[in-house]
Amino acid sequence: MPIKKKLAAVLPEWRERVAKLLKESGDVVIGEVTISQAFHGMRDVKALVTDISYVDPNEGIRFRGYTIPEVLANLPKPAGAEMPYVGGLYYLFLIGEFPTEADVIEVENEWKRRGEIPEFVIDVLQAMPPDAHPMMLFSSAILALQTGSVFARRYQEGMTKDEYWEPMLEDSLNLTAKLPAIAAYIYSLKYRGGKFVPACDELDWGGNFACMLGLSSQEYMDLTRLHAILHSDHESGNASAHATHLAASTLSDIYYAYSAGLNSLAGPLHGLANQEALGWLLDVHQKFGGVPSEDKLYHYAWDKLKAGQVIPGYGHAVLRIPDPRFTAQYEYALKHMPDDEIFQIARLVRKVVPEVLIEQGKAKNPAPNVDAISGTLQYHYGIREFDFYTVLFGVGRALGVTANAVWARALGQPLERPKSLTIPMLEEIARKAKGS
Ligand code: AMX
Repeated sequence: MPIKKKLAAVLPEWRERVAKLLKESGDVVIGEVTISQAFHGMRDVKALVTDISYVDPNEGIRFRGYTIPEVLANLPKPAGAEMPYVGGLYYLFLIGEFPTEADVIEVENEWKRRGEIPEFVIDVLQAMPPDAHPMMLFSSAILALQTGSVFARRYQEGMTKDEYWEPMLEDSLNLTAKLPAIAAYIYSLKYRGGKFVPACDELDWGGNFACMLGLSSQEYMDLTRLHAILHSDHESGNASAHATHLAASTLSDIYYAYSAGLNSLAGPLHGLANQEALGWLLDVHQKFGGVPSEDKLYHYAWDKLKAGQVIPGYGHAVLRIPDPRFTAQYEYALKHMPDDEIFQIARLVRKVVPEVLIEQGKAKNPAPNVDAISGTLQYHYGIREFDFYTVLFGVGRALGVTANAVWARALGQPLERPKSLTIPMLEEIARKAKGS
């Protein structure tokens, strides 16, 4: 497998760098933790390592050192497409360099070869109650695939630590290959009568996913590629990536680990925000019978805040600027669907809501995040069942977390186990620090 050979070739240098860093500088302090951080979700505590992506609060995400516009411009694209092959991003994540066209085709072919889902996964999904949330179905389907884990089998058979990354890569390629078929089947089961849709084998991973969802226009295929790329990774500390990493750090295989990650993506403060954000825009549309005036929207947003609600799609735990993942989708919408009424409301919200949040003075970042607009695009192109949107997010997020999991194994990252303290201990620490 060419990607495995390439990874094997780049690993020794990184292992050496990490060993040197630990040997010579392992005791160098990289940050401190305050009592406030211990209580408030460990914001900004620097205690994780990944080279796959980095989020600068004032710039946004870089994938392997490249901004989103650079990634979109430099990854190879299928003929006639506006957006790149998703396989190219996976190559960039795993190897750390932009791929050639031939490199990308190899990844895409690996995925094609591994894309079928076992019959029992369909049975598991069909056995679930009809009102099950699509994220529960998605997480259950991933968990069911665990029976085929190469890592779990090889671990039982016995392998050295140095070899861990190889079956992790196998599992990660198998898992990411199957995601379009799993997600498309969940979509069909929930909203389209449950007919199994065969893969559109002539297409790339992103195009095939769109096609399996029943939407094979060039524009929707491009949106599917863009959506997967933008949602793929947001450094290691976000809840879904961190949950995946924590679970995998026990030497759980990627199926157990990613199912854990998906369960955290399912929360309204994380991945579920995309469906909530669209719901918010549709409520505005319904209440005002179309696009409201700026003034009406201003008061509407204030009423929501006064009722104790958050405005979904705005704010971020790390970012302090508009999310470049928002901007990339916004530009796509501006180009392809400027007259869509829900998009026009989203544009107005982008103008009004940051002002309202600034006036309220609570949110550290009043700007839009990735979820503020993703649902608007899906809704426009025909995916109108918005409790499915977090599944779409999850399909993309798998690319980043599986690549991270392979690298975590390759660099021998151990079981994650931070230390907790009691409230009396913190009171004592505070008392001593204040000299009282
Ligand atoms: N609407 C209303 N209030 C908001 C707000 C928003 N969009 N964003 C932040 N605030 C409030 C917080 O609820 C908090 O209030 P509190 O002091 O009464 O508890 C206060 O502002 C300070 O919060 P913060 O430090 O700016 O944010 P955080 O790091 O605690 O939380 C986030 C970040 C994303 C959970 C928050 O901004 C939020 O709830 N946004 C709306 C939901 C959303 O869009 N989530 C998706 C995020 C991206 C993703 O993971 N997919």
